[in-house]
Amino acid sequence: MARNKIALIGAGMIGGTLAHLVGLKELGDAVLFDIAADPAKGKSLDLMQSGTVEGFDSDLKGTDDYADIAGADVCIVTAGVPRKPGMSRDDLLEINLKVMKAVGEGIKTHAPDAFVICITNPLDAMVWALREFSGLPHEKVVGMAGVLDSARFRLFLAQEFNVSVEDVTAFVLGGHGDTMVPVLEYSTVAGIPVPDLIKMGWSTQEKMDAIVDRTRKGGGEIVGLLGNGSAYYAPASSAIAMADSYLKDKRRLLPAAAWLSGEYGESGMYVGVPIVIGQNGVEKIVEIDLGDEAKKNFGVSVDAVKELMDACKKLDGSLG
Ligand code: A3D
Repeated sequence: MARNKIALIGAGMIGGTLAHLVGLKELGDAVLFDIAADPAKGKSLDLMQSGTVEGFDSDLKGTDDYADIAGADVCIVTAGVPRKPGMSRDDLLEINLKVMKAVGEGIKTHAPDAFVICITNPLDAMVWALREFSGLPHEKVVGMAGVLDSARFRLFLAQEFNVSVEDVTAFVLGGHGDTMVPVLEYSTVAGIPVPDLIKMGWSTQEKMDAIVDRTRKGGGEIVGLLGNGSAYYAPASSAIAMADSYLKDKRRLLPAAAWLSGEYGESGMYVGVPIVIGQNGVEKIVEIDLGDEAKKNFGVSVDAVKELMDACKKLDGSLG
């Protein structure tokens, strides 16, 4: 049986971490594509040598030739530039839009059957543009942000409740920006909703509000501490969870940026919603009932994404 082939478009901090996880989890072989070919080749060699010690046999290949991604089952896109301290994700729009055009065309020509997971920021606008440039079916192109934002939310909740992260479920919906929507009503500890835990005296609404705020600013907190670049370990783990669900047809229910055609009252855009990922890509978009405040916040977040889409259309006429 042939091994899965995973194309990592962008072999920077997240790309290298993704390749390491592909090896450690024995998900398949990986191609590390980057305009900077030598560092991609160097990382591939280093990682394969770690495989000798760790006991994985994944073939990892660095390249700057799109032909090498041919036949990929999954493409994970991190190509572009990350934030520096003081920058918002939206400041990356102009440069990363051009990168999405090149990447979209590369995928269209060489890996049109792949399941594509975009990570490049500003996420919701970039995954939309990447889908437009690639022409792939909407259900085969998604954006990774919700799994990461929810992971941050889950960690902070687990720390506050002093329980294992394993038992905390949480949803963050909406666009991946300061307007993202952590939804407390659907967050639980082993099925016990957070509002009930507050009633049981496990925490207070004030502390929950502070956690929601910290989650919204979770990426910026790390950018400020790193001083040069943005988070990469948790973003890579999050994208691998999505790739794994597709490759193994696990049908996990995960929050991710997906194409809406009427769901949540929106059409023709990508934004973070709960989806089921299986062998066909997005198998289902799950419409949960949002409370008044979450609904209002989701609307604000949707508007912020639409503004970025308009900015993309102004920058590239082919985006209609
Ligand atoms: P970095 O380490 O700079 O890697 C980006 C790589 O892209 C570099 O190696 C570049 O050489 C390469 N690159 C640039 N242009 C091209 C191109 N045209 N074709 C192929 N490769 C190219 O960044 P990173 O890995 O830390 O972050 C990558 C992206 O992910 C950035 O846009 C971040 O803002 C974004 N990011 C998103 C999240 C989300 O949750 C959505 C989280 C963290 C980072």
